[in-house]
Amino acid sequence: MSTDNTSLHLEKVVPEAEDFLPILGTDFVELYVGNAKQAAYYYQHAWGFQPVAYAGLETGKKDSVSYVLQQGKIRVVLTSPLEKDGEINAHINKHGDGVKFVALWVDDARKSYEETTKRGAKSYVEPYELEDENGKAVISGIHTYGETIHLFVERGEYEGPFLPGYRVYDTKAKSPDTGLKFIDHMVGNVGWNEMNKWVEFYGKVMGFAQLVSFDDKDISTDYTALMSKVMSNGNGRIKFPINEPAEGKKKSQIEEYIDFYNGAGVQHIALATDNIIETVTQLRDRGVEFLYVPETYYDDLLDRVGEIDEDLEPLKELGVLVDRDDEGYLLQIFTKPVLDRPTMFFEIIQRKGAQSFGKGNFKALFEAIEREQDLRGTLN
Ligand code: TYF
Ligand code: FE
Repeated sequence: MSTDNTSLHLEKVVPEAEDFLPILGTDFVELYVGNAKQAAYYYQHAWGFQPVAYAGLETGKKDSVSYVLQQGKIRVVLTSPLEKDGEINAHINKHGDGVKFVALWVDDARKSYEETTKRGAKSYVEPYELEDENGKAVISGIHTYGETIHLFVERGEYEGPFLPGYRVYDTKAKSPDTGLKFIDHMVGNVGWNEMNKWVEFYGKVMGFAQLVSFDDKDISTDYTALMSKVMSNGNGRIKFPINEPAEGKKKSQIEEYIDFYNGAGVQHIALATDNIIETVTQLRDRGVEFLYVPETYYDDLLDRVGEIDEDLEPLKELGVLVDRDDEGYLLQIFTKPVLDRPTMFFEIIQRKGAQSFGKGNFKALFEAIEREQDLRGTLN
């Protein structure tokens, strides 16, 4: 495996005028979960998300309940069914808890829908208006990999806590935030030989460009084998790496995901902080479990990445990884799966110039993942 520190570059920079799908940012990420009330407790008290909005029986919603939480710009929606059968139950039955909607904030949800569906996107929902006393919003949606959906959310002048139909959600017991600021990237796992199909989807249908590392050899080693390409939108605010499994000596971590998720889906969400030591210390002390790397990782770290601003000792104590490219360096750490199925996990990332994804850490990271797979008996 090549671990040289090359940086990533937009293959073609999409001029703003030609960007047929201008995206302002990630609007929210919605998970379908078995018990939204308890999931909301976990994200509030372990992760430091704050209560924002609620919809459920008390607001006249009969079939499902949703909690909206926020930290920095990161908005998470947790939704559970209130009935038997239906689409949400089917999703949970098949996938376990997982990401259903990756909602993108746009100025024009109708145009976003038109531009993407005319380029081949499969419609999930035609543009529709939502309205309450706080104003109006427009939403539309298209399918992406697996049963995952991209919603386009146009908020206009909407002034409510979240979207029409939601009321303010507050709790007496609050936990302080953990310094998480925004979603840096969200990674999709897709099936065997499907990566290029989805790279093409993001390219042709969504107008994204590939971030190319000029030596992006396939990550197929003694370690967890996979291939990965990164797609980014025109203004670079949205970054979607796509992984597919590859044949290796052991079972690919991507295949393990696909087996347990029963298909393609969101593998990890990378959350940015501007103080990874403080953030990870908080998360760890509140019970979030991280992958650990052997202490030997730190023996020659400074030889590999050069001078860094942080003290080595706390990085080593927490298991934070460091990588450098020609634009700077980054610090990152990965949680264990946050569900009982070995499916979704989180990454905490602090960028100090580097715009790449930690290629120099793949070996140490994949060995750590492999140790966990071994404990689960899913390596063969
Ligand atoms: O997003 C990335 O590319 C990095 C590294 O299964 C990575 O976070 C890549 C594949 C993977 C886990 C992490
Ligand atoms: Fe990542």
